[in-house]
Amino acid sequence: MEDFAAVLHSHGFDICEPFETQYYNLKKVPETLPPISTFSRPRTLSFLIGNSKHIWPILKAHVRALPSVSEHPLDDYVHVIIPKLVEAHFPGIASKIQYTTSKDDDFIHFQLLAHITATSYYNKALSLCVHPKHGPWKAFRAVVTLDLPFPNLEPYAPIPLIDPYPECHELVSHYRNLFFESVKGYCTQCRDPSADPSHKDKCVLFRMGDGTLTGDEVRKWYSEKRDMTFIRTVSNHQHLIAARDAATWDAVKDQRYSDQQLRYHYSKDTSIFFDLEE
Ligand code: B12
Repeated sequence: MEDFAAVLHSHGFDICEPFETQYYNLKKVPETLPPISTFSRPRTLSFLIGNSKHIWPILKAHVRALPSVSEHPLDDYVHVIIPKLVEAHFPGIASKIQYTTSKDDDFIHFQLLAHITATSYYNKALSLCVHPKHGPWKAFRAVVTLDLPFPNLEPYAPIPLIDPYPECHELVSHYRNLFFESVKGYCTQCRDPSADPSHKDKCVLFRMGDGTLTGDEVRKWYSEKRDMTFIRTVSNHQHLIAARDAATWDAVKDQRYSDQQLRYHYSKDTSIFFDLEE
């Protein structure tokens, strides 16, 4: 298992946590979320894979060496490299890989998974998980499940993490409220006084800003539409970045993404890969 983590690390994925698949299936909320495949075993081995800022120079070099850049180079890198590494490391063993972008029956609630496996504390005020070493400066990429038994003999019972920085909640909420307000303002129909007033009841952006969208509605909207332009708008994403900064305690300040990486994540502007070195 250590070797697999080391190989992932050298490809930019410095978070690799083994966990017992059945634990997520048992603890997932809402219960209607799809379970992870167990390969019909009583105890099955899965890995939660993610990255901190560690991935950025590796990803940048990879993208620069490509003949042309696709629309989502980071997603493409993840979708190509992780299966390759799994195949090379576990030859002949059946596996299933589910990504943060996977939908429908393959959807995994990554933040809940990270929280219950004590990998990262899920700060709901921020809508981000915070990691003991990386703070909020990390993302998940995939869950790899293998047709192998979970190796520990003792019961799998991780001790939940406690909130590492409860003092941040007030400031985080302040920036999140600014974000919500600007999201509501992003919808032209919501801004138009002559528009049908019932529009707001149906408008995903308005209701997101209002905080009334349910998890199920979000997933439905996200699978069908995935129009992210409201986040890509600088006036909006600057509030999200400010909330993330507010949730960064002193000891993890050095984990903050570089300005280049931040700009890429929030704007998805691929020309950033060809910017001069920072
Ligand atoms: C849907 C989704 C979103 C939606 C959320 C819509 C909403 N709630 O109003 C949108 C498209 C806006 C979004 C935006 C972003 N997301 Co997002 N998103 C997801 C996704 C695909 C599913 C979340 C979900 O439905 N959970 C299940 C429900 C039942 O659980 P819940 O506790 O109610 O979950 C809520 C939170 O996850 C929250 N949420 C998640 N992201 C955001 C962003 C905003 C702005 C808001 C208001 C809420 C919110 O919305 C969920 C539903 O209410 C996950 C990946 C995954 N498969 O888990 C990534 C994920 C949660 N997102 C992530 C990230 C990083 C972002 C962005 C920063 C994207 C970016 N540019 O890099 C932004 C801004 C996030 C922020 N807080 O600042 C990471 C979080 C990593 C971490 N450390 O926790 C995840 C896990 C993906 C990943 N690659 O790791 N996201």
